[in-house]
Amino acid sequence: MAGATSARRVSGSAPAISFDVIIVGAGFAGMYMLHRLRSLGLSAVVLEAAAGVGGTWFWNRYPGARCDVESMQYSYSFSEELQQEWRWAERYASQPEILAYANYVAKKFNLLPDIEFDTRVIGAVYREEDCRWLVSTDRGTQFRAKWCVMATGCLSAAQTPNIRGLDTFKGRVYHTGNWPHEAVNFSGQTVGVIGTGSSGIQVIPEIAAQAKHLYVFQRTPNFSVPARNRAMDSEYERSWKKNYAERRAMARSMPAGILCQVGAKSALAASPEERNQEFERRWAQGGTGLTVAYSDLLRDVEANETAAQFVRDKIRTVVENPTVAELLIPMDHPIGAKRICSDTKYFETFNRENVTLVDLRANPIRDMGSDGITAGLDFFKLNSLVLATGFDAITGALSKIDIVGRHGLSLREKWRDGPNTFLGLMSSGFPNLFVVTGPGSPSVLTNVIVAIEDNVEWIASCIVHLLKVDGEYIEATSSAEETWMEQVQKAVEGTLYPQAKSWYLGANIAGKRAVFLPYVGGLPTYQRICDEVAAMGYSGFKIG
Ligand code: N01
Repeated sequence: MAGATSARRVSGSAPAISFDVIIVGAGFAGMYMLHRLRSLGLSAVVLEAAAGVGGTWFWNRYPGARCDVESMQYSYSFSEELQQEWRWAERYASQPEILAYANYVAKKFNLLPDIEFDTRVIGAVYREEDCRWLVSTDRGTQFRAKWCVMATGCLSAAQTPNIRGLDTFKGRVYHTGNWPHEAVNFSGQTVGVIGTGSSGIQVIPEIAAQAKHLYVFQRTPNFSVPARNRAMDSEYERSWKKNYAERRAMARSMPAGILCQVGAKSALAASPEERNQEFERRWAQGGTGLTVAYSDLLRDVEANETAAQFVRDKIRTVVENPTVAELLIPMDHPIGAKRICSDTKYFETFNRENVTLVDLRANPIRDMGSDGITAGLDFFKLNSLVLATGFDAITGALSKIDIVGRHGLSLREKWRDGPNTFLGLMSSGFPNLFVVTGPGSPSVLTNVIVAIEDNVEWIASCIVHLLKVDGEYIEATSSAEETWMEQVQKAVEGTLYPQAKSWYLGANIAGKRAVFLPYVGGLPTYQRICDEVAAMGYSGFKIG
C-alpha cells in the first residue's frame, strides 16, 4: 500500500521504545512473523524502509514483473479462510496482483498499526548488560527488544553496475529492482536495457512493444522457458480450494516446496524419442518444470545437456536471424545451474525490427556519456537506460545494516569470507537475532512463501520455548554452525550448481567471496533437521 501510514509515529528525538520483538522488513516474512507473534501475545514492531508492505513486490514494479511459481501455490497457507477467499486472476500472478494480495493480508489481519513505514534500519547492537537489541533507523529513532528478526529478503539489495560515466547520462536511468511508482512511458524513445536475467527477460518484451527502438545489452545469454501464462481456470482453482490443506502438505513434501511433477528416472535411461516427447510436453505446459523432468538433470552433465540442447534448439526455431539466435543461446553453464527464467515472448522479441541485440562479450561496455553508451567501437544514442542488473542476493540486505553482536563482533566482518549460520536461522555471536530464509537455508531454491512460513513457525516456537524455560538468550554454537556450513557445502558438491557463475554463489558482486549460499538438500530434509533440533531442546544452540 503506497503511502500507508501506521497509527504510531515515532519522533526522532524520543527515547528507544521497547517491544518484545523487532522485525525488520514488511514483506511476506515480516508480515507473517508479526501475525504469529501477536497470536502469542507478544508485542512487536515491524520496521520497513518502503512506504508499504510487500517487500520485493513493492519495489519490483517494472512492466512484465510476474511470479514464476503458480498463484495457487505462491500464497500463504497459514489461514484457510484467506486461501479460500482470495481469488487469483491468472495462472502466474503479476506484480500488481501480488502487491494487492499483500495489502489485503495486511488489512485482513490488521497488521498496519504495528508497522513503521519509510523507516530504514541502519544499525542493530546487542547489549550484553541486559540481553537486549538496540535498533536504530535512518529517521533517528531507536527501538529496543529482547528478540530481533531479520525478515530482510533474499533479493532486496539492488545492484547497480559500476559503469564509467553512468552519472553523466542525461536521460532517465531505471533499475528493475527499484522501479518508480508512476507509469513510465517509453513511447517514441530509444531505450537500452542492460541485463538478461529473469528481470531483463520479463521487461524486454514490454519495452520493445512501446519504444521506438530497444537495444538489449547482453553479457551472458540465459535459458528461458515460456510461462504460458493465462487467465485462471476456474475448475483448476476449485480443485485446489477443495483440497487446499492436502495439496499444501504434498507441496511441503517436495524438494522445492512446490507441487509439481518431478521425474524419478534418469534422463539417460530414456530413449532420445521418449526424452524429446517429455521435454515437448513440459515446454507446451509452460513454466519451469522442464528442469525437473528427470532426476539427474542437475547432477549429471550428460543428462543436463539433453535438456539444454532441447532449449537451444527451441531458441533456434523461434529466432529468425540465425546470428542473433546463436548469440542468445547459452553455452557457458548447465541449464538450471543459474535460476532458470520464465518468459512471455522473450525470444520472439528479437524478431522485431525495433530491437537490436548488442553482444557485450564481443563489445564490452566502455563508458557512458550524456547521450548514450559506448560498447566496443560502437556508440548507442539513448533516451533512457534500464538496469536489469540484479541483486546482492541473500546476504546483501543484511550487510547493509551495521549489525553488532557480542564483544563488538560485526556481522559484516564475521561474514567477510562467506556467511556462517546454523540452519540459516542464527549466527553465533549474535544471540536472539533470527534470520528468515537466511544463508544456509533452502530459501531461493523453493517456493519462498513456504520456506518463510516454516522459518517463521520455527522462530515462534523457539521464542515460546525460551519463555517457558525463562531463557534470557539463545545463540547458535560455533561448532553447530561449522558443521552445518560443511553440510551446506557438501550438499551442493554433488550437483551442477557450482558450474555457473550465478548470484547463488555471489559471483555477480565484485569482491564477494564465492560461497554457495542456499542449502540444496531440499525443503523436507531441511525442515526435518530444524524440527529435530527443536525436539532435542534446541541442540546446537546455547540457551542462557
Ligand atoms: O538478476 P540476475 P535478475 N554489465 O542477477 C547482467 C528473481 N526474479 O534481477 O550474467 C552487463 O539474474 C548480468 O549479466 P551476467 C529470480 O530468482 C524472479 O534478472 O553477470 N551486464 C545478468 O544478465 C532471479 O534469478 C522473477 O553476465 C550486467 C543480469 O544483469 C533473481 O530474481 C523475476 C552487468 C542480472 O541478472 C535475479 O534476477 C525477476 C554489467 N556490469 C527476478 N551487471 C520471477 O519470478 C549485471 N549484468 C519470474
